[in-house]
Amino acid sequence: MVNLESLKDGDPEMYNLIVKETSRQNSGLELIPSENFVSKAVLEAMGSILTNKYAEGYPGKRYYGGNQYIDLIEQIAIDRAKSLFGAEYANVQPNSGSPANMAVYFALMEPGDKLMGLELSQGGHLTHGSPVNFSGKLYSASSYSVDKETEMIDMDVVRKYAEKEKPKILLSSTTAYPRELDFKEFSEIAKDIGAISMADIAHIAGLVIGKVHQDPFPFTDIVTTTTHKTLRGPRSGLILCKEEYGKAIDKAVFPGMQGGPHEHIIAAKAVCFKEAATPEFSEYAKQIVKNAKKLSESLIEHGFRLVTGGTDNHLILIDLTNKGITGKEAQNSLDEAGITTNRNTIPFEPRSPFDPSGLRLGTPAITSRGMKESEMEQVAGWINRVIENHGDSSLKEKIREEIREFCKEFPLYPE
Ligand code: DSN
Repeated sequence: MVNLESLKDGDPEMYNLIVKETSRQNSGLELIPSENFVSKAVLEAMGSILTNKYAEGYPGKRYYGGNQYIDLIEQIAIDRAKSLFGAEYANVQPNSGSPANMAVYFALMEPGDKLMGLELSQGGHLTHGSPVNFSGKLYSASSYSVDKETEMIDMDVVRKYAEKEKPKILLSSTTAYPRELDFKEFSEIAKDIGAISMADIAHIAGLVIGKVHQDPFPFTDIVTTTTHKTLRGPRSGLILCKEEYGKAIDKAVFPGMQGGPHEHIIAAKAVCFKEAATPEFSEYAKQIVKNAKKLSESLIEHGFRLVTGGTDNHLILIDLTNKGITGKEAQNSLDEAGITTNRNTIPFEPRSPFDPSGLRLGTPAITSRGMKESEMEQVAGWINRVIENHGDSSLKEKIREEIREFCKEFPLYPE
């Protein structure tokens, strides 16, 4: 952890809450698939004095003085991002995933242009054209669905629908889909209909780097990602693209949308890119998938129905219908036992998104703590006991204690 001594004196109320949250993270099982634990080096860069600096513009072209070191920092982040992902161009300024996607749309579409992505309730994202999001309000969005039987994306269906709808941007991107995406095929469809291919790889960026998921490059025109999920960096965003789109994207980020870039976070992203380029990170990415596969097998043995029947990546989507519990009830019960998950819609969801039938789990964070396949059997066992006995408060308290003890073997920020 970064040193909190000054905070302890200056703002004890905030200090105490941070200490409590640290303890919560340390003593529970973090299974939200979009969360992770960053290294101390990443934390230190985020907590650095770089937050003091205004640097509107780009390296060598700033609107403020005093940016000689900031320029070097941002250029290192750009160079590392390009090299890590094998991209021709990188913009490291987006503050998170949604602004990264927004910048791409602003750069390449006019209001009213058509955008096509996976339907939100089937595993897409708000920024992929949902009617409640700017992407569905400003642009004409049409969504493809997964197959009703397999619950997977059928590329023949995507092709037919794309040929009919002719979107300007065709997205290959998911947030709750446990299978691989065929980026090559998506890009070929986009090329055939004259669309720009775009992959938002926020969930799987670390798996792509670890070569346990297909790579969107060299096929895809534009790739966006967050940096805090499987990539294990600071909470932020990144745009990678072919050279020809670079200038328009830079302009859309600044001055189009954002003001001063968060250079402390950009430095932390650079640290994360360096960490992700190591053989240890590739091993980590492989272990995420091994753990997810083992966790899904164990859950199936306990009688859980998994959407698509299993997983190829870091994520598992449980359909709880046969267990007689809703996603919200399951999430709350597991919370009481120290297991953090999030409720989620399943394909063709019969319930409401606020209390859906599904539960979304993932292994990136527990893999960062050093857990392996044998621990996944224990984790599945705890999930099963909680779900099967969700009305039993004393059992949940007992499991809470078991998990607290278990987590001590996998310390997080020990000091
Ligand atoms: N909110 C993220 C997730 O949890 O998947 C997507 O942006």
